[in-house]
Amino acid sequence: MTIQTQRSWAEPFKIKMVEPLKMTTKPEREKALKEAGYNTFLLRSEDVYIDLLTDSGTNAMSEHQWAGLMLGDEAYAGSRNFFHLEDAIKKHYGYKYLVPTHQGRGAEHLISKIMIKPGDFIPGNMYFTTTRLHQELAGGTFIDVIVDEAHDTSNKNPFKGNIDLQKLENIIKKAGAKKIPYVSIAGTVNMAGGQPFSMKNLKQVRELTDKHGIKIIFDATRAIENAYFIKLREDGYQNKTIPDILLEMCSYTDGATMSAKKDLLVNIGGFLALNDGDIFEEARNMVVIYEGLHTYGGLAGRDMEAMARGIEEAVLFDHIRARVGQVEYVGNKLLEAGVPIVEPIGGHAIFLDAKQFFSQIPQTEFPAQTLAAEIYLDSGVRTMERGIVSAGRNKDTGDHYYPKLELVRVTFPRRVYTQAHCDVTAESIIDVFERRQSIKGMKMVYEPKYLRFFQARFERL
Ligand code: PM9
Repeated sequence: MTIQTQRSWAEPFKIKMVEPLKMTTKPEREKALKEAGYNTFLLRSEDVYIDLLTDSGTNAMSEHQWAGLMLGDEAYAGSRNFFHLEDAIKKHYGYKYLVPTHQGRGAEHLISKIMIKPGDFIPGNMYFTTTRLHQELAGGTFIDVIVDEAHDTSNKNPFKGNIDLQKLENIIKKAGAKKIPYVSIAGTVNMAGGQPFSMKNLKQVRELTDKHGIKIIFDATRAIENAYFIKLREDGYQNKTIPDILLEMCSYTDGATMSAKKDLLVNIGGFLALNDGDIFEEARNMVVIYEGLHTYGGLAGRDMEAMARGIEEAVLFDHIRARVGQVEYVGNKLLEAGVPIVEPIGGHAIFLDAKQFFSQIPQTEFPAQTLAAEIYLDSGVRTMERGIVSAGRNKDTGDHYYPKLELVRVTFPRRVYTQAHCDVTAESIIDVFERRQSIKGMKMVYEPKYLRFFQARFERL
């Protein structure tokens, strides 16, 4: 049976334990929002009804994962859970060596410090906030080499996460291969709207980098979602399994940074995985300084066990189909109502196009920040700004980056919310859309130095 002829998906699990949600009134939400400086990151989770801020660490673990927590081997060194994790990563990602880290940015910190020298360039398929910051802190400059279509919210290219080979070749020619320690490729591409790259594109990037002796480091945070899109959309992959596709993807890369808090269905965890023995030796030494011993990297034994078990569940076709299916369900409801969103609908989230949504609000008055605040005020649904605030400032000029994409991310944690929650969310966004003309922008009244979107504060204009 092909995917197209299958019936509707349904969650491949049932609910055994519930976490009550607090419903709030509009005046309560107005107060909470004001106290939070109109930044959804600064709201108390207790004041949130449906939390679609992120899919990071917010997933529901299975009974098998919870049972694994009881089998945590909390020895300082050589925990058996480390070896379970190492086996699972070798089996599904195929890399030879593992360095666990407390989360994704721990791995980004290590690889950036080890591989990037001041003055280097790191081409990548669109920036990610923490990834780029670590590259910059190591003295490097990120160069965006994603295809142009990724910056166009209505372009329906099925692989908007692809690298533009010409752009990559140009930077190699301009900077010289010696100044490019690696190409950074993420799948799916978070900031582009959860968009995948194709296997064909990755193979081409491998060929080009091989010619110049440049490595590829894979941000595998949502690689399983990328594998699912390849199975659905790329010729020749319909009959391959998700584990086969995942292994093939990783085989074209030299190592991976991973935030296990996404694909791998855990609340905390990450890793750096490598094939190069020398880089591994350095990372294994360095992790001791910044994270913890090389067999726990800032994690408890039980966290590594939950992750090892999460990998096996995350690659199951029925799981990933229901996960992406839920996102599509909400996305399609919004499209039917005419709400402008990034298309194709991404893997982990729906991205509202705030520039189109609030055409009266200029980018300097933070349309996406305003939209996230309005949705919260309307219904208690918490979403996240992914526009000018997230983009931050140019490290040389100090001016804002002005990203083409000014988005609000409506992000679905895995295995957490029901279809009724999805309906309430869509209704709220549609209501805000219907009264969009009456809404004004905001001004920033506090701006922290790093990753400002987490802690910046705003006031209504
Ligand atoms: N992503 C997200 O919500 C969490 C915090 S940033 C707002 O999407 C990629 C593609 C990510 C990512 C985190 C990290 C960093 C690396 N790459 O959060 O440190 O989406 O585990 O991972 C977030 P950690």
